[in-house]
Amino acid sequence: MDSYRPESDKDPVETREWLDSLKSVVEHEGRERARFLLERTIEDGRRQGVAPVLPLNTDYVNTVRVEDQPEFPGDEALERRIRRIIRWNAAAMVHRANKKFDGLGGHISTYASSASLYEIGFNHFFRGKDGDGLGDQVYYQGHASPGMYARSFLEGRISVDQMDHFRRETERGRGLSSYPHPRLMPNYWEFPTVSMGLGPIGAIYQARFNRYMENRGLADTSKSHVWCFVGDGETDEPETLGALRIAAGEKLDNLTFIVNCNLQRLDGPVRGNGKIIQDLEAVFRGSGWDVTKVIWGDNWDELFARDTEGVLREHLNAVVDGEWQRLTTASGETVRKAFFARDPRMLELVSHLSDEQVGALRRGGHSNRKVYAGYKRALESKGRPSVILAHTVKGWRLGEAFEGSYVTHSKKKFQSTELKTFRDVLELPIADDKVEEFPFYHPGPDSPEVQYLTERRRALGGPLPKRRTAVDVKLETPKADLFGEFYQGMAKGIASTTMVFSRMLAKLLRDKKVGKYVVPIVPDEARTFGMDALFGQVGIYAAHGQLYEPMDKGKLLYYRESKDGQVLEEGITEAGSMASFISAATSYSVLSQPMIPFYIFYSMFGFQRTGDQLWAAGDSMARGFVLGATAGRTTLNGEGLQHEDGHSHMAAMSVPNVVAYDVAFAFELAAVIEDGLSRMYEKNENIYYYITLQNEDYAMPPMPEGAKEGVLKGIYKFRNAETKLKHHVQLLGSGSIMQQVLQAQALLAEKFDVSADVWGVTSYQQLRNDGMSCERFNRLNPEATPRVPYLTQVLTGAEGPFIAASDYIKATADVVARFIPGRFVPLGTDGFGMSDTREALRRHFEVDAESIALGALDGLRQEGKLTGKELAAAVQQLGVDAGKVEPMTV
Ligand SMILES: Cc1ncc(C[n+]2csc(CCOP(=O)(O)OP(=O)(O)O)c2C)c(N)n1
Ligand SMILES: [Mg+2]
Repeated sequence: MDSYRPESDKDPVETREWLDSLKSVVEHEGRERARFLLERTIEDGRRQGVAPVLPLNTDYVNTVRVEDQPEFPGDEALERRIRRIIRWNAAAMVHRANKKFDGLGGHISTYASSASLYEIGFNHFFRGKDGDGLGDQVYYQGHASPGMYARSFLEGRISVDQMDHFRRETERGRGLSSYPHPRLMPNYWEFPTVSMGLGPIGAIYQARFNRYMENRGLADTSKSHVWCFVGDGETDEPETLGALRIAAGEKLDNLTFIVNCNLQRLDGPVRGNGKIIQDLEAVFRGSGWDVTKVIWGDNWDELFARDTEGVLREHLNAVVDGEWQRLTTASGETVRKAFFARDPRMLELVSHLSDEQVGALRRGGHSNRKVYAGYKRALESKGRPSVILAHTVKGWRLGEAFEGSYVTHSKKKFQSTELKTFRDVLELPIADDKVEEFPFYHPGPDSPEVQYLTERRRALGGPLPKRRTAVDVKLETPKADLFGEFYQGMAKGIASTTMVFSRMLAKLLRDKKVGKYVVPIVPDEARTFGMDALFGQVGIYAAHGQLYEPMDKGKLLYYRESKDGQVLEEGITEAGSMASFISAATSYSVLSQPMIPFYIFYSMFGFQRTGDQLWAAGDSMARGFVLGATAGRTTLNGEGLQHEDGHSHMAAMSVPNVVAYDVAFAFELAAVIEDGLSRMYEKNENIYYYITLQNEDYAMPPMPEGAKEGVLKGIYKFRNAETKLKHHVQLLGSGSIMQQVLQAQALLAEKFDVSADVWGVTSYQQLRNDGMSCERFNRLNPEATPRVPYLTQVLTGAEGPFIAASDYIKATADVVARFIPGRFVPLGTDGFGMSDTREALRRHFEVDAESIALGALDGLRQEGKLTGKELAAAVQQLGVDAGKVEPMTV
């Protein structure tokens, strides 16, 4: 806050009168009334053209005043002892792991700084999953994981053996994962948070999703609160702060962020030359959040009480974080000289304190009572989300080598002398001759500490962290007749796969059994995908309903927002949409109610833009459908380089539990979605689907008989050559390039005496996974009957060469080359996209019918069935420009 400047006061007497009246109102009529009067005055001032610039910052002091501080309801001494044991064990597990296996890593200092923040939450606020209601959702700071393990160890939920297998997980079930990973510890961690920024944005959308479920009558989340621990360095990630307005707009008072402001990140201070707590206060308050600062510990109270002139506040407001960090590690004597001596009145304030006492002036995040007061205030905030900004020391209590040091984040081990000091500080009964081993310490299940902590958790609904696994709710796959029309194809007319999807989704939404569980998610592209009818059909979710009359109200399917709307229309935020997807896709576990999200977006802005969240979705064991629409480098034609996706299938291959399909026809899509519903919601498989959809209209044929298995496995015979000609080839087509393949089949027969069988390839990824799995089995079981990859099985006996064409880069098909029983010619769209017509782009990228025909003839030449001369003639005949630019080099 800009400090008050006496020189700008023209009439101090008048000023005094105003201030005295305010003081008197506070004293006699209360703070509410005083606030009202101030707000009213400001409002009136604005009307009279006096527009004060109101600072978003308050002084650098605690928000909760000493006189408003609530009673601390716990047993402080016992809670201190518990915290000390947890501190010890958390540090021990990292130290021991690194002593045994240098380089295993782990972090000691993050938890050391936030132990009180967690312990107050665990002992007094976080609701577990076994009590009344669904429980809270807690997002733990990834690097603080040892603290959570150490607590569970005291509770008896984690054994000594597991503690000694921190970061050693290959022996399944024995180790503890480095960070929160539900996939690796499915009974324990709920939310992967360690990729910084994803926790905070995830928490915001989780809190919103809780309201969505409540408002739609699908889950009772009225007692659930979302807590998200955030590092102060982590707030530099755009995802951390980027969705704050959403939380305020939706009035998410079921959400609290706890920012661990130890003023440091990995390399050094977060804001050496500024003040991170003040920066964050302004950002959060400006975004409509309630802010509680917990800056100073109990022993500052009397100093502030005596600071009647505000000198101490003024100097605390001014000191930058870099300087404060230096003073934190300095002796009391230095702090007195370097800080308090800046003003004789400040020196006077601490004159009665010894150097030792000055050195022991604490930061608020390490004071039980201050942290408790902060939590309580935050939880009581109504109508808006809240944030606690807690001032802490990184490496607190770990000794000089760790505390507040710039290298503290990376320190993994203690020296033996440091260990003794650490033990003494924590007052733990560990013998001198044992200290060096840094043994785990457990006071026994009947000890007062364990009894207390267990009782606290029992009262709050059971231990945390915990993830629900035994959720036995299944959704019934809709009857086959829902998909019937898609398997039959369209007798007349043309459609794009995007249109087909839109129709399928509309039908699913109407389905009596699963309709209400479907969650359509779209980042401001519903009209692009022809899905705007959904707005009227099922409504757009709006926490506070529709407060205006939409201009298209007269229409049957108007832009309808409602409190129980089903569509999550996210606006232009793929990151927010992905966070919503994860919430809906993990609802089966987090809220005990499976939901079926269909998140549809511009395919370029999926794996490419939000790849880390798609990875986190895999970790979260998300179940649902992500649909990359307007896909295909040449199919989406006019949009150019930044929009035309020709590579998302390669990125999708890198996420192990994704099942990816590039569909060409309505029946392929029907088979994939029907199977997906069954696998994810009946068989409870922890997979999610990535399906690319395209916007080119063409005829939708019926499914060839018996093709379904192949469609799902990745390849099926679409149609055979009419008659066998002089030469024979196999053409493999995917997505809308299938149309070019079919034209190439005709062209080859007509002009080159070459017949071709045509195969539909729906998933190179699935074919590759199956092939690799067979190879591995055969390598490990050389004497067993060898397994043959599905692709090899279906193509064996087919007369090659084999030519594959898709709207994706050649590598997409290349990944199965070694499973193809013959010569392979992959064609694809390598190079940056550009805007032009589909015809021009397909010629440019060499995936049009002529280029595919040429690919086939080249295959025959490589086989020695055609001469180079014949091929050269074909190039001419096909009108292909041999001198044209190579697309990959553009
Ligand atoms: C997206 C991302 N980038 C980088 C990292 C590596 N990293 C791990 S911890 C850390 C510093 C964390 O500082 P802060 O958020 O202040 O947490 P603290 O440990 O100080 O509580 C960094 C950069 C990461 N985990 N995620
Ligand atoms: Mg930090």
